[in-house]
Amino acid sequence: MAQREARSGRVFSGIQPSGELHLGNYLGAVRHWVTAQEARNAFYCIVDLHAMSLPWEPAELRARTVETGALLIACGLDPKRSGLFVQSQVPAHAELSWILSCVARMGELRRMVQFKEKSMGASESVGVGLFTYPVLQAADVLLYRASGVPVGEDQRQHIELMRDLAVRFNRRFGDTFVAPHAEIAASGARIMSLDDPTQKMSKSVGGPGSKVLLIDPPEAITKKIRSAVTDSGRRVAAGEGKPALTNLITLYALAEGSSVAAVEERFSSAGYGEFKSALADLLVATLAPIRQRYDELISDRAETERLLGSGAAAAAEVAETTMRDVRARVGLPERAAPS
Ligand code: AQP
Repeated sequence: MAQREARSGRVFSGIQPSGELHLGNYLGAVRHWVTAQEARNAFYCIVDLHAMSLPWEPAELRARTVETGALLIACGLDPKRSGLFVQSQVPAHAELSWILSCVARMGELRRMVQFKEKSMGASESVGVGLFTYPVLQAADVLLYRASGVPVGEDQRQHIELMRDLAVRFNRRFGDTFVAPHAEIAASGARIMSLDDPTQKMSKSVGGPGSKVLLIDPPEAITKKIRSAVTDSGRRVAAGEGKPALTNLITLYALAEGSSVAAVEERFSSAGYGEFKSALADLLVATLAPIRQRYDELISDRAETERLLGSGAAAAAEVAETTMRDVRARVGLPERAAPS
């Protein structure tokens, strides 16, 4: 059965409502989700339980969860085509996470780079959830027997871990899970911060000047791009030793749907100022329809909540089918069907 699902090419991916979505989330992940929903059976999840792995404000988390749903729909996700739901509304995620945490090893979780980065050397005082985060993430994907996980480069190591857990579980208890693989785009998989191109653009790390938010108004986008750091020199050229320009040129190429070489060629006789103005205009035009659609959707939060609720009901059915198998294999009692 696992082989059959692998061939079906189901995809699963998630996003944390831990802050406002930025260009890195869009170019590295969400735009690929939109493409994938056309031809594949796709499940996309707003992972609110993951957002609790760093300190959070309850009211903010609740509001951002709905806002993230509205923004994903504004980006082009269609709840009629793909499953779009909130993680905590499908309790099987937490249940499978516990079972997998009894299969995962301390040593492999200790090697996770994201834990090292986010705990910033204070690993004794951060919450246990930050450490076990990749196990919950493995549960998210394995529950849906997805074979592909479209993500940015930062998630590669976590996807490798979930493969290892799937294979280990299958060996020990019998063929249950599909071992998924990361689907990482050749370009845009690691968009860097605008004020420090050695760091990735991030929701929770870096000040407002480090990222373009998908719902930034035009003036804010223009200001952020004008203030973005550049490299020494004068030529608009990407490459070794030019991390800032490589990032800005990549943004231009992705927004336009062209290549880094084509952008370099177009701006070969331009200065940084002219290039940045053109980039700001392009990003404003690219993000305008998303922002407009978001404003419409968020004016009726109840409708987004309703769409997410039906997404959760559909996801729960698939998840429960997997959980019935898992419980039987690991020795847990059958559940009575709800009356
Ligand atoms: N800078 C980035 N470039 C390309 N892709 C990125 N992603 C995140 N940052 C970049 C991809 O976006 C998807 C959702 O990310 P997430 O919500 O799981 O959180 P994250 O990967 O930890 O990203 P953030 O924005 O930095 O969030 P916080 O600050 O909350 O941790 C993933 O597919 C990710 O690869």
